[in-house]
Amino acid sequence: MINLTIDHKPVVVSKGTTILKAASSIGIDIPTLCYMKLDDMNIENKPGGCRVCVVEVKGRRNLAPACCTEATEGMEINTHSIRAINARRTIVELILSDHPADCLICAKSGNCDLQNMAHHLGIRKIHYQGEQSLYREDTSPAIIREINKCIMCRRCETMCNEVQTVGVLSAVNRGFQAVVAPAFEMNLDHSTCTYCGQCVAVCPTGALTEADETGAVIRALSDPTKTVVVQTAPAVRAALGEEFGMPAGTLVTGKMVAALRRLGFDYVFDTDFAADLTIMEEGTELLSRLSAFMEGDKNVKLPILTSCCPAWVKFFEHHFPELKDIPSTARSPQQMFGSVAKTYFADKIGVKRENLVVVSIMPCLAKKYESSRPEFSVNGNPDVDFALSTRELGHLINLGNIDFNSLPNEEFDQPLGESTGAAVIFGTTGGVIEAAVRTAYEIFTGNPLPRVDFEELRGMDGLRKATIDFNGTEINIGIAHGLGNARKLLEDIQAGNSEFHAIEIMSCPGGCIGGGGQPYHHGDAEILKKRQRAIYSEDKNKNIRKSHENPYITKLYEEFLGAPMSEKAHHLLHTKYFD
Ligand code: HC1
Ligand code: SF4
Repeated sequence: MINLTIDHKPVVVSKGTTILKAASSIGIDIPTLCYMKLDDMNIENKPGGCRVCVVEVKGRRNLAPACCTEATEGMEINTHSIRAINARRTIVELILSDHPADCLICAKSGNCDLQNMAHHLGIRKIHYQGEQSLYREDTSPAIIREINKCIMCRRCETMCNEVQTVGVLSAVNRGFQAVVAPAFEMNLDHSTCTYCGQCVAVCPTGALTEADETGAVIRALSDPTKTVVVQTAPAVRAALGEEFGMPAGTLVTGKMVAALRRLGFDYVFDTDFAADLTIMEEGTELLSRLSAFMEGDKNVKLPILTSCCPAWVKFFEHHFPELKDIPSTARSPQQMFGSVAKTYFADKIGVKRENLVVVSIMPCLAKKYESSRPEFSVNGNPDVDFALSTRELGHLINLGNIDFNSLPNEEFDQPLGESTGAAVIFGTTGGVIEAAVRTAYEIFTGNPLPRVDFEELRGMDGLRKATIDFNGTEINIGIAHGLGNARKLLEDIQAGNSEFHAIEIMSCPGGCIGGGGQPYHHGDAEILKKRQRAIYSEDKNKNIRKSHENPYITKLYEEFLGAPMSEKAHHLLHTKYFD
């Protein structure tokens, strides 16, 4: 063990502990900018690049960056000496000297770590004149890169390379021109970016933000010729409250519905309804593949992989194209909703497809990209017109001068607003497969489930597995969240070593509750766990907790679709993948 003092307080730490962690263990916060720790994943970004965390170590001539200097025996550290504070101020001034000063109109204003740091250090004047690097803006359907604002903290690079193993982002150029960018500085939409948005979630400045569609939604809401329908994803209700100062894990389903109504949406519906529909289609597909397998069909594709996460879909299209027949062909709930809204519902209310606007509220940035995929449109009219993030909805509510905290709880409209507990849990890792098991078990065995909760499928470990007994038939289930974890399961499938019959994959750590469009959570796993608990409590409180018992889903099949995997269902609710 190592004994040292920090700000005159004795501390004992194990060998290899950094000064930053040693200080934090006794409640001393050292300011950081590039440093990032992802709880639960054992991943740290500590390039020691920004030097904001410098501290004074007695007997050393130079200040030491706390994030990457190991504590050693007998060290005497002063974290906030005048010298350390002055150095921090100079460093931040130097960063600001080549940073665009457009805080007034920056998408990250109010949430920018650099802005907060400048404020914290009391910087009122920039004494240096840096060279403003002028990069083009890179726009994609989901993510905007304003590279002038890159401060080379390299957090995005760590997310993309180490957590997601996508490897799109890395440092290029030198000096004032140094930035993090795709290879050859190509645009994101020419790269293999999945639009998972995890780089956006950790970017400390406005260099990476979502493609903001709030203006387009406001225009649709003010157009008297349009009927505007909104759907809300399962994970949004467990996080939106954070945008209004509520503690993480506060469920705001009813207030969210009320706010959307006050914003002027004509119908407030629930993506959860379509999640129940997804289970009907995906569960039927799982059972048909399982039956074929049990009857000895050697060509049957197992394991079946869930397909509702668009970043995950883009990941396997780029990186595992030879596995493209393995995922379920079921479209995601977002897209099933759009398809049903613009056919069945538009017919019901007598509105032409082109006059019906479908807006989704999603925790995810890849949903923006998914809705723009050409296969999800009819004659150029998309099934889902706009996909706003949870953060964008928070902004719209503020713009509409709606006092969110004092709103009453309101109910979704019908018929596309009814959902079961099974649909709600789609919003967290393991939830899609648990929902599928609840339905598949009853259909497969013909018996009621002995229990609804499958605790063995829950949790936050990046890779999980469980065996569920379908009345004597053992079904092996795998779960991965984070694309790096998904890659491991896919490599097993490629090598013919997969033990699973079904696998759920979600791109974002935690599943959709940790999506790239959620309120910023700075890698804090506790926030994700609170959101997860909120999701499971909403499930528990639902009267109906199995997708096949949703009466409006039964009605949809009776009135319109026929049966799961019918020709019409195939046409409207399934898709194909590309290599
Ligand atoms: Fe998700 Fe899904 S759960 S993908 O995470 O299958 O975004 O919340 O809406 O479509 O339902 C996201 C969440 C979401 C879809 C559903
Ligand atoms: Fe990488 Fe995801 Fe960011 Fe794309 S969106 S650059 S895949 S982290």
